[in-house]
Amino acid sequence: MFHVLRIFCGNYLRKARVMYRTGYAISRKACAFIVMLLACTVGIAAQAVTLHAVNQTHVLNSGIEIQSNPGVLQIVALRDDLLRITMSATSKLPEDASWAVLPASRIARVSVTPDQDALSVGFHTALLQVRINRQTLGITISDASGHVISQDARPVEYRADDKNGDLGFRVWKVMPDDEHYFGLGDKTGPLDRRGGSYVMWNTDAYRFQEGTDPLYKSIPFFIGFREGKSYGIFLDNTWRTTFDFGKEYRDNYSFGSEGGPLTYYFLYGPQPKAVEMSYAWLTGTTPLPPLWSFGFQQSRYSYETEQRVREVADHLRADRIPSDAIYLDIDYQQKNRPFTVDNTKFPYFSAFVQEMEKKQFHLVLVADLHIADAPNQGYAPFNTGIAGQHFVKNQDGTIYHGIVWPGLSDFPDFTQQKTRKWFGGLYQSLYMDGVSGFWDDMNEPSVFDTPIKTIALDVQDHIDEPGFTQRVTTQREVHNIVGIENARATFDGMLALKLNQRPFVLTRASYAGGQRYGATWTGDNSSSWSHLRMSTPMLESLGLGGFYMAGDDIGGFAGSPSMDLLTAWLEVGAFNPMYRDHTEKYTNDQEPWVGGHIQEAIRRSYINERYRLLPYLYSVAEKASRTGVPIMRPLFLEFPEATADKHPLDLDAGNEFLVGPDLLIAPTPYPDELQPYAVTFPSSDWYDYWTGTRVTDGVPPKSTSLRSVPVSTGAPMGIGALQTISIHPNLQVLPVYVRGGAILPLQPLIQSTAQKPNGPLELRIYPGPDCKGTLYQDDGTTLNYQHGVYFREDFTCSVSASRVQLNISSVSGSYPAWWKQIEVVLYGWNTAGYVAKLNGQIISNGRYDAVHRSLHLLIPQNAAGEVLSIAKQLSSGR
Ligand code: MIG
Repeated sequence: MFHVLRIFCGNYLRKARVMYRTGYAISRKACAFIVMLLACTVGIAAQAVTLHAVNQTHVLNSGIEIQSNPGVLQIVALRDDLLRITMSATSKLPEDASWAVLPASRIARVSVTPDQDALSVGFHTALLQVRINRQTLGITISDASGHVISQDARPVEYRADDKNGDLGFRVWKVMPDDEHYFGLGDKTGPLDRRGGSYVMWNTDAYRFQEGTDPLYKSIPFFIGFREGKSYGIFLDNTWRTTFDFGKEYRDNYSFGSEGGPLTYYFLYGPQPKAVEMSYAWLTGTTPLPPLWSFGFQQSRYSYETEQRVREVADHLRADRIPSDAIYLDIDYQQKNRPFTVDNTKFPYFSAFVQEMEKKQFHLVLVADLHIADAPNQGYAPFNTGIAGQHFVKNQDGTIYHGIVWPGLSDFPDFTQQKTRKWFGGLYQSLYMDGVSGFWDDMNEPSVFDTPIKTIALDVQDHIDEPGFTQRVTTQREVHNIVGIENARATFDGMLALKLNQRPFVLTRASYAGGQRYGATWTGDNSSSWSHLRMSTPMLESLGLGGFYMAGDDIGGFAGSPSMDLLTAWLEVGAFNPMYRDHTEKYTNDQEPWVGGHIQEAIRRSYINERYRLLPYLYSVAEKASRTGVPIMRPLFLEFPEATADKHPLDLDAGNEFLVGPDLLIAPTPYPDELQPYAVTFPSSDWYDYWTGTRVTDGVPPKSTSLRSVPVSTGAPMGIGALQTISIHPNLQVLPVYVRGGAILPLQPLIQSTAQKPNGPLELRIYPGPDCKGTLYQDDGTTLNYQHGVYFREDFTCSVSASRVQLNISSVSGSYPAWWKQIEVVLYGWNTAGYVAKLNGQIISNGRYDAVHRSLHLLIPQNAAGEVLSIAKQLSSGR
């Protein structure tokens, strides 16, 4: 019936289009057409199916299953604070399988208590109440006290696609006026997604701009934030999905897909950090990356010959620009063929890799997923790919070809285990030569010669994966997971080749859960001030989407930056998780030395600072690898209740971001503007990172104050609960602040992470509330840390008007410290008269710095832990 209607209406719509184009005058015939058109519009709308009414309820041990003939809805509790909601328009639930969710989490269950009343059926856990309306099937989720957190706004709608019969769906939720939305991963635009709509369809978005959507990755996960409280929703569907946050309807948000399973997870906070940790529990975290990948990385498209790479490496060392990695882009290959090396450009490749290692540089090589269709040419990736049936095929059984960098190319069928295993093996020779990392580019997948710039949608893929029934499907389902499975093949392949070495994989495309296979970057940005500004919300959003190891092309990919722009970008980038300078072919040189000594000196000082801060950064990363709380954080994540009415502070605070819990970076929100801008502090105690002086008044916010209003001048001053200061933009100084209560570990300057720092560890104490810090170290490259070979020390301090006491915990783990002594630097100290005691014994090596109001004391590293107390001396000392 629907089918007939569709064909009939399809013809009418086509005719109507022709009439419109040919300028058909309004006549009786046209009127008849318009009437038919209306009828068809109504008719097509009628094809949408909604499920109403609870017909039958099955109480499950861990949830509920409802028949709404012919559909079915199932809600189960994986944990007390985490639900899986799944629904089908037929009697069969979607397949319980996932590319994103970890197997152990997918099968986790808690038991629940069933509830019902005249209007609804449902259940509750220790933390959540779930009610399903008997008439509409609408779901309401409340906290234990009955406060509604999330509510369906209208029935779920199913809709058949005209062309191929895929059954799409859409879910609508009530959107309160004061709710804000964060996440969706790889997106431009404001951090808060409210008011926008977004598409998940992995796209090679060369020269993307502020409004470009979709981009390279699909991360269908977001956080809802209202009045300081949060929840998360993760739509686990790999098809083309869409999200709308009040663009379509003022008071609804919605998400849906063109096909595939209607399965989503509800993650209760209420702390936003708890949502992040739950998302990590579901989809995993990035395993601790190698230490060198936190160093400065230099890249370009391309350093074409070994001589050029050598020059770049030597120049970095000669100019004393600390650095750890150099990237080889596609021109190192023969005819752009992945897994080859052009030996006219790199005649002694393995010797060259060794030379670079001696110079303390890691090489990261691009290796795209497309395999040159090169029969009878001795190109092993093609030959073995054909022999193993590893390439995707057209409907007629022939291999699908697309034109990419190598010319005519074939594409691996990455959703098959055997194909990933084969592909992972292709890295063998390069990896055994000593290459440190691989760069998975073009894996949206990108194809040059088709109108949709990717593999044709009806191309067939094989699904062979635990949890899924083995089957043949098409790119409609697989397109968005080619990138993640490519990265997975790379990561697993590297691990299989070197069992005890941390793989480093940088991928451009991915899907939710892809963080498990390494790092990502924001793709082909441009060398403009607006792209520098955009990078902050983009990286924050990737972090919220699980990708804590993320960076952008510093200096911009397309085009050439002005020298000031490159400098400003290298400053902000020093505080990004990944720090990689990269640019495209035929642009100007973009290395840190370009533009003369003055610019280079500023840039070097920021790269130096990054290396001094590595102990802190790496400790934050190690925690992120366990918890999923990202390195680079929007302010609401740490300070969900900063504002008087508890709206997210990021809405007012421009491009401010946090690195870990303690560092606040406040670049100008509009970096090409010259007038002063306001820095808003999320709590009462903050110190200037560069000078150590206190910049706020330390008075805790008054809870009774009205909603804060950001101001642009006045330094410092309180507004409502918050304090701001006014900053005059200055190319030499990126404003960075430290939370009062932070204890930061820093190290002496090194030129690469391969060097052992020489001198004491520095421990900076910034007195304030909740005073603590932590230090994590290990060998930086192996997996020995998983077997106890690490170093961990925790710090706390207690502060009173006349005394500060630092407690250093005993060391856990067996990795030795490189330092023998700790230089304690106590900020906010205003007198040369003091008594310092280490474990009760007076020590007298202190130095008071009146300019920075800091006290410096040297104490030995002591694995058993120690207590340092510093008291102001009473005036009797005269
Ligand atoms: O079509 O390998 O985003 O970083 O330099 C361009 C060449 C292919 C796109 C990547 C970019 C890389 C470039 N690649």
